[in-house]
Amino acid sequence: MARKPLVAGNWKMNFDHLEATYFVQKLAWMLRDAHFDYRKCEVALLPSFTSLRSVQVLVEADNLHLKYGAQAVSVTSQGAFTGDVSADMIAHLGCSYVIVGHSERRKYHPKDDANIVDQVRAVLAAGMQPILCVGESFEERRQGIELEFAVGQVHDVTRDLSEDETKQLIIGYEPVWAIGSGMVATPESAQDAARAIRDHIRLTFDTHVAQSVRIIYGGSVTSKNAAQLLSEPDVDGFLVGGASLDVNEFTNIARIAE
Ligand code: G2H
Repeated sequence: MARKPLVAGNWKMNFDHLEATYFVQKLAWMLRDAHFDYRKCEVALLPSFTSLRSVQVLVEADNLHLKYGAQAVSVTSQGAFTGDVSADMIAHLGCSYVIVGHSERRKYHPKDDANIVDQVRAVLAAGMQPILCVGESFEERRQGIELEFAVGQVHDVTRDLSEDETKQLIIGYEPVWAIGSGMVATPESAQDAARAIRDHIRLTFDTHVAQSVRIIYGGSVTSKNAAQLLSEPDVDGFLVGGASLDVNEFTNIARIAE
């Protein structure tokens, strides 16, 4: 089954809403000038909450084919939770995706790490797709347990999901040691992890579900390493951090995945 590649820019805590607006306009122009075929590849941006409305207005006004989403979500739907943002609030801004379980959230917001399944469920219930991030630290890799670790993180979520819910997941394999370090995983090790995750989903559900789930790689992706990573059969795109802040570089990565 052919899966459509996804190239998603995780801006983390960068760009205010004016910078985000400028970036989106420029990206759309550059992709249009390159005759980018959005039917072949999804391109998404994951800005800060403060930029989502600006991005929505621009995408809708100019009928852009770019998708967008949020970097975090609350598990509660409303109420006295100062500073939290619900899945419905995010969905009502036209978002398609929400990152769940990024290692930076797991590290700096341990409360989030304890309720990953609830976040995934909240995103799904609001009609969006979770980008569930998993991946081993350097220590787990040193011990040779990287595949078990990443698969275990996936299992912790999928064991509580139905077949239909699992099909909606996008899994971001992001080895923690590769994040923002310039040390990208080799294509072979990205493929090994993606295949192990897909095999696990196949054993838990069936081949159809496993073949439906997109597994994207994240961790120091650039236009220099993207083509090789994407040539691997189980790597379906990228979650791009640092390189997504440069519109030329991000455009180049999207064009490689087209
Ligand atoms: C990993 C990635 C984006 P970077 O966090 O999710 O960031 O590409 O900067 O390693």
